[in-house]
Amino acid sequence: DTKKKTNGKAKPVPMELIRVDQQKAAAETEILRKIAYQVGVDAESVTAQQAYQGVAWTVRERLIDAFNKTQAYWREKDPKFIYYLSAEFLMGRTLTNAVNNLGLEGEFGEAIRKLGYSLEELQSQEQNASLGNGGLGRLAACFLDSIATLSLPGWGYGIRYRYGMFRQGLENGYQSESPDYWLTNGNPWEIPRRELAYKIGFYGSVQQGKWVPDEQVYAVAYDNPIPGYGTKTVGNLRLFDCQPMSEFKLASFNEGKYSEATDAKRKAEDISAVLYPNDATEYGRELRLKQQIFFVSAAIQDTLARFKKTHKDMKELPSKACFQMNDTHPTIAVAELMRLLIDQEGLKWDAAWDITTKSLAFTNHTVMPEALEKWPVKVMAKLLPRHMEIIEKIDSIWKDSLRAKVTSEVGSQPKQAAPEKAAEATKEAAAEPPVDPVEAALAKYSIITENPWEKGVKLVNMAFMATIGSKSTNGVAAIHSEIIKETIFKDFYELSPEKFQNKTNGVTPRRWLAYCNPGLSKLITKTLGSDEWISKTDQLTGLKQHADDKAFQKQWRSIKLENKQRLADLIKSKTGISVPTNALYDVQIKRIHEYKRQHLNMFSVVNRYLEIKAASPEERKKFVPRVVIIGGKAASAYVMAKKMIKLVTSLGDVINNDPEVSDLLKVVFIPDYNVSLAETIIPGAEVSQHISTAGTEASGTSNMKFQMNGCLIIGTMDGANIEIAQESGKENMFVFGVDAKDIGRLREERKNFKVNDPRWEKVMSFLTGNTFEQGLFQDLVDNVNDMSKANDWFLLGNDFTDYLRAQDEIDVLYKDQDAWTKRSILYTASSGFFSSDRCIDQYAKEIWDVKPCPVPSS
Ligand code: OAK
Repeated sequence: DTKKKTNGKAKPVPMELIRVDQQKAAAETEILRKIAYQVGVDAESVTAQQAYQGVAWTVRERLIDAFNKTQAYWREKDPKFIYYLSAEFLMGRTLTNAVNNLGLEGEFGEAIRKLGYSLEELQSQEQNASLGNGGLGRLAACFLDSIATLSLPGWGYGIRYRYGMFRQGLENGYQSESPDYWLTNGNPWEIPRRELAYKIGFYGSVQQGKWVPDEQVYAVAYDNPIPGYGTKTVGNLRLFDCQPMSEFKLASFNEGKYSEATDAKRKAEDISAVLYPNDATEYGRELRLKQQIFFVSAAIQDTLARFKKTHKDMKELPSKACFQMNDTHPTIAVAELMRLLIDQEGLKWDAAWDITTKSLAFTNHTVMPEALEKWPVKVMAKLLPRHMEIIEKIDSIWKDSLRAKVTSEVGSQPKQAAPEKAAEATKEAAAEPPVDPVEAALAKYSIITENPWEKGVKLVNMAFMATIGSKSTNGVAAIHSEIIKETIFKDFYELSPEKFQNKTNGVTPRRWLAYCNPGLSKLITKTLGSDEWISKTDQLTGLKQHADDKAFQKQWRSIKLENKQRLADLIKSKTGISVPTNALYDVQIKRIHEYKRQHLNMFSVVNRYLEIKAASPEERKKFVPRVVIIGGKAASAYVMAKKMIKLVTSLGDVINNDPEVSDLLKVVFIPDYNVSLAETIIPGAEVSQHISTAGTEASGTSNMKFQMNGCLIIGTMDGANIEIAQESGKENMFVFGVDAKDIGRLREERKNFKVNDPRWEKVMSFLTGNTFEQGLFQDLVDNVNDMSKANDWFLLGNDFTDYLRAQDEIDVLYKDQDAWTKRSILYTASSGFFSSDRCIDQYAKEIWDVKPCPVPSS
């Protein structure tokens, strides 16, 4: 064994050796020392990267000082903790956030200037920590910021992926993917805890009720301090790296078996290598489940180890810890906590179940069926045999508890099968043993279900297990929380309605307004008379009274123009395309997906293009110039999403090079969209698109970021758009599209539906005509237009005409700049509700029962 879970006894350090904060040198001196001794260069001339390193390693020390104090204080006070379990944390960059949250901007700003740089320049040297895909991962990052800001005792737990989200490039207009080496320059923001390593087992068998794994690895902890804003509290994100039990087999090496010598190391390192390994292969699927048990087991073992230092009775766990499971990825926690309580702590089943169901809580983030994880029983039983046993027992006890109720319901139904059903029965079915009607009725509640697509294959429904094994299940926007009660969890909701909650998402106003939009932030502070709004966003309503003030509107507009210039510069540097700043900047940035309908956006672009081409030179003057900006990544295996990217880039090639259109229309695809690009794109946007088919986007969170930055929204009545419309006034939003409640019926009717709009046909013909390579977009067009091949599942045809109507409204309003600016001000003024501070406060009070425990200022 190369590593042991030592956690050796600490010896007290003599007081005189303890470094006192007040003795600390000025930032400037410290930075120079870091540049000399950590970076190892002569400080007479430093590159931006070297200066970044010097500054970051200095800020790190301030961060760690406050972190240590917070953690020591919490150890002493022993408050209840929230543990946020998530496969994704999309943290982005840390420097600016840390400097500002720690209140170091004055001191460090000055020191950085003396080095000849600006904080912004140095920040651009930092690699993004892209340990997430999209919404769910960035939400987790915003939550950590708010948990620390509200001084709530809380840690995040996840995986320290060696490669983050893939880097996206463009090759011939198609997405290309390359690995994200985010750790190449080192990472000043983490503290390796090499001694803190937990054993994680896989495979093997269950012997005398205990699991004997065949394979074991270590989960090694890395702490990432999370500074709160306006508080001394610094929370923690603990990420685990996977290491082998033994690195290197010398004997194999000496026998010339070089690859065998490092086999275990390579296999272990695969576990924390990449986010969501491709699950097209059996190995890939198993690897995903390995990742899940890996970080969940490490997190729970870690928590129990700390808990046991001060508590003897496991029954107290629910009063000291709450684990929030961020979607289905961490839901193996139900079985793992049961296993640890029973097999390791020696508790009886019922006591363990009581503790488990009181300590866990579950959030659902999507209704897309492909994202609701269901593991084949075969895979689970092979990789985690003891967990599978526990899951079977949970399922069987659960169904037993429902048997009486179901029996009486079945008993009150007609015994005979309906005649038409009976007639349908095939000979094959008739040959099968008769199904017990009670068992059949219980199946809808079952964790273990039959795969509807593969007869005889059983699956573990992780979302069902999470709901059964936890104290609460919540959706992430009002409509989404209603939808899951009527669909995915309908039967569970009917059994225990009190378990179901809504927690509308929020985003941190620090990163997403105060720091990414310093111009607007300064104006808001000046107007409101203080910067308290940064943590009390309700105060933003104070801007409403200035919405009609022409002088204020002018200042507001000039800040937007500066931000548009920054965005134009970014576009130029990333794509080579020049875009005029007098055009309306229209943005859609999010994962590329058919339900998010970037292709609907492109259909309207084609329509606009054709209208400009058809117009006379005189008529063309009436068009509002538009720059349509798209960013986002497509999942590697998602062919249609990749085609949608090709659609955007191909339209860009045609439109941007057409002299007839000139500056009236530009289409830009910004490659490699990530957190820090969003920080420049959002403040520069004037209208943003949130146009998912009603009922499909759980919440959306970029909609909130755009709203905060005074960017108008064109959107469907879906996800949090609905609540944003309530707050900002529906009349101030460009709302279009069908209603979520009609989706089921419309999908049925689509087979016979024709889009009654000549523009639709024109767009379809253009996309399949000779402008592009023969057949290039045929599949995409067929999907939405050829009902013999597909059924336009996301209802682009139904929404097309109304969408174009809303687009026209945008142009009309933009011509009246005062009216436009007024709305923009009203958006920011009414965005207070969408702070993640509000959201986290609700989680803390209504689910977690965790109370603030602020570190005293002295
Ligand atoms: C990712 C993987 C599996 C399941 C869900 C996701 C995800 O990112 N969902 C997104 O979560 C966001 C935060 O709640 C929501 O705002 C998005 O609507 C949702 O798609």
